Formats: sequence, structure tokens, C-alpha cells
Amino acid sequence: MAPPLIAVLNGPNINMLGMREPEKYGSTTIDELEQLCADAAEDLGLAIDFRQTNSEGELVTWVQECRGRCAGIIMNPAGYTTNSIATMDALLAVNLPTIEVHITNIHRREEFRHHSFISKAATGVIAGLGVQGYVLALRAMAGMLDTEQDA
Ligand code: DHK
Repeated sequence: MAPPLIAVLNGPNINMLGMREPEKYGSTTIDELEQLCADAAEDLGLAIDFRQTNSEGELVTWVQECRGRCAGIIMNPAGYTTNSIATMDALLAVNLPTIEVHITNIHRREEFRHHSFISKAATGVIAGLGVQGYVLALRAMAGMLDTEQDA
């Protein structure tokens, strides 16, 4: 049987990882992050479709396309966290297990970063654990899918 496909969707400026405020976001590049996720997914018996966009509409379309295609979604909505009702609505529409990841601890940062529309549609949230948060999200996703299969 083919491994369950997990969409790992990244919002704006995540393509700048490694060069972008490294004291906050670390030195891992997006290519290294994709490899980290691919390796973790393989160990967990999952397949990933890893993507990044700087466009809200594209993010919404990618979420919609997960319906019937993906078993779950891991998303770092980045700058769309606090303002994208459209992304939240798309996640609610597809109704898949969803884990929201933030590399930094958004709650220790500026107040405008604290509120997340995406959390309203997320099964769980990981923040502040650096890029390892993606690996932890994949692990949690594998656990949730197993639980669903066993139920
Ligand atoms: C990434 C961003 O680009 C910010 O807009 C968020 C998030 C935090 C992160 O920690 O991964 O506020």
C-alpha cells in the first residue's frame, strides 16, 4: 500500500530560511528543511508533498487540492497566520488532520504575532522548537493516522 501523503505547506518568506534573521529562525535553509522532512517522513512510513509560496491564493488552492489526495496537512502559515481567514476557511473545508507549525515561539514575540486564525482549524500547534517542530509534527501526524486506522 502507498504511504499516506502529507502536505507540508509553507507560507511567505519561509523560502528565505537560513539567511532570514538567523538568530530567530536558525541557519537551516528551506532545501535542508525539505530534506529533514523527507527523511523523517520516510522513517515514519509517510510520503510528503513539501511546498512553499509567497501568495495567499496559492496557499488556499493547495489546501483545497489536498481534499481526496492527502491524509493530513502540516502548515507553517508564516505571515498569513494572523490575517488569513481564507486559509482558515480552506482548512475547515477540507477537514483533514492539520498541524500548525511555527519555527519561533510566536507567543514570546510581538503581540501582533500571537493570534492565529489557522489555529481555529488546526488539530494541534507546535511553536518555538525550531525546524525540529516539523519533524515532531510528522511524528504526531503518523500517530494520529495510526490511531484513526486502529479505531
Ligand atoms: C514565521 C513567520 O514568517 C512569521 O510571520 C510568524 C513564523 C512566525 C515562524 O515562527 O515560523 O510570525
